[in-house]
Amino acid sequence: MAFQLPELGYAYDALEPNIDARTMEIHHGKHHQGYTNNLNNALAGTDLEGNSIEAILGNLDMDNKAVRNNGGGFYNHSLFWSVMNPSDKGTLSGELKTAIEAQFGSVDAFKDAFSKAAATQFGSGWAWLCVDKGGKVSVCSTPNQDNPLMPGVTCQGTPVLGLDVWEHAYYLNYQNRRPDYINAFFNVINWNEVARRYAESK
Ligand code: MN3
Repeated sequence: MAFQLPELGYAYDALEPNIDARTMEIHHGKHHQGYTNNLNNALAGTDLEGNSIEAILGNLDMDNKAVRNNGGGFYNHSLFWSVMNPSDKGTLSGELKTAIEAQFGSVDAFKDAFSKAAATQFGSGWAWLCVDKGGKVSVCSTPNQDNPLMPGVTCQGTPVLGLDVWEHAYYLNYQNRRPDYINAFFNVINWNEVARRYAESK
């Protein structure tokens, strides 16, 4: 069964004014669809076909650039859409909030660390909040479509929150103002989904 482009679960204009409809339409319908198609093409007829995306990335030969780039792109964007929600954002609370405060000292300090990781990732990449098996959280960034599931990536763990900082994610609305886009992202985080991923991953 080939991978399918996941539904957003909300309208392209639902995240406005934080993320504009045109960016969402191109990002989901063109970029993510492209990663999905290219991943399926790269897997077709290989031993990897039929595995889950988590298993493929977790055991990845990092020299396999087609699967690294497109499998990462497929997984990363699927996570990204799910951790944003215009209507049911929830609040940062419970055991996830406790874990964040234990690691960073406060929620504001976590936001600063995450924003810094996103702002200082040179060129294209992602910022992540990850969790290890013991429930400890960490913040990091990765280049291109790499992510913390992949072998040898400097930050390891299961990503529970991710922010795309490729220019295609923000350039139409924010041009070179990546920090403004990062700030806006915090307005649309779906904390219920991040907490669900945390509980499932730790
Ligand atoms: Mn993208």
